[in-house]
Amino acid sequence: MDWDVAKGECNRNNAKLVEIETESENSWIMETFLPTEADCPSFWGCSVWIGATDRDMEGRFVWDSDQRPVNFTRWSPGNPNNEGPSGEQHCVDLMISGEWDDGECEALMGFVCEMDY
Ligand SMILES: [Ca+2]
Ligand SMILES: [Ca+2]
Repeated sequence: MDWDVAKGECNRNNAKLVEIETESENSWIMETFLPTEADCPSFWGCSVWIGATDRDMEGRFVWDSDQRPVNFTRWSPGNPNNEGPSGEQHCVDLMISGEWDDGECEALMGFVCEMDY
């Protein structure tokens, strides 16, 4: 689903799109929730939305739940590039490589929610 619908699904369950703040958390999310490349129809086909966006100010990525700056990042080479087949890219997805890409918020992907205890 698109980023906003994914966010709504998380919120509806008293959760938020996952916010990744360390390398170990990034690895854990990747290993726990993402399939291996062999299990994906394509490299791009299995990415998941996470809670970062630069919608409000281009190039300034924040965690959506409280707008705090994204400090830890794991961008894939060349990203964020704000360029996609049909426009700008303002929502962040985690790829099966464990690296991040800015994607078009309208793109349909899986997603990972997180819940505070
Ligand atoms: Ca952008
Ligand atoms: Ca991108």
